[in-house]
Amino acid sequence: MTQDELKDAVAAAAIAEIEPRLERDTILGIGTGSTANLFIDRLARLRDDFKGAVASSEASAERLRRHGIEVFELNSVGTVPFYIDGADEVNAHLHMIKGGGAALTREKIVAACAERFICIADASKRVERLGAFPLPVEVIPMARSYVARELVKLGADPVYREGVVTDNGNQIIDCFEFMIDDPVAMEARLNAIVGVVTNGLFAARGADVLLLGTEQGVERLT
Ligand code: ABF
Repeated sequence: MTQDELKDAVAAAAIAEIEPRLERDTILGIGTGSTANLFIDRLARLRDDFKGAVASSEASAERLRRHGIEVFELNSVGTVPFYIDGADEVNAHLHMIKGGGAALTREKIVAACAERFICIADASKRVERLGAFPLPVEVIPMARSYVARELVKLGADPVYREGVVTDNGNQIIDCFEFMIDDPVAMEARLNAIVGVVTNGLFAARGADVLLLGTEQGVERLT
């Protein structure tokens, strides 16, 4: 199976996971990226079975609206029963690296408000140790150089993601050569650096369910 077919298989599995739980007043949390897009495209068929969605990016919000799914502001919603989103890497504890799509801040906010975070990923995202994928860190523009120096002290090779401005008007630094043995501790350490808005470690609040697309079918891990 191609990577896209594996991604679509987990998108279909996520639909099967939530469909029985949809109610007229349900508002879903929706992630960002190519796997999340496949989920959104499949979700359109069910648009009359739930109320709408909170999106983790302007791109996902636009895609939802194009499918006739109403998009709500998180502040008017509170909690959501499900957050469905992809990941760049995921380990056995369902800790993730996210943010390859530069949407990590809103992704982490909506995930924090979700009762159940369902991560949808193809097998290539499954790792034993996080960090082969360069860890994204969203920073306030004026703090970019200071944060980069602090990341070097932690052992990373920080690279400014040129030309990228997040939905929140911030910039991204990607941390290369930065393998992570204790994701929960490192997430907290990165959050303590002045000027860091969000880092791409989703460990304090990881996924609750991982739907992993493999050649042998979709594995469900909790
Ligand atoms: C998003 O999903 C991002 O955090 C992450 O980079 C992306 C994974 O991308 P894809 O599904 O396109 O492989 O949540």
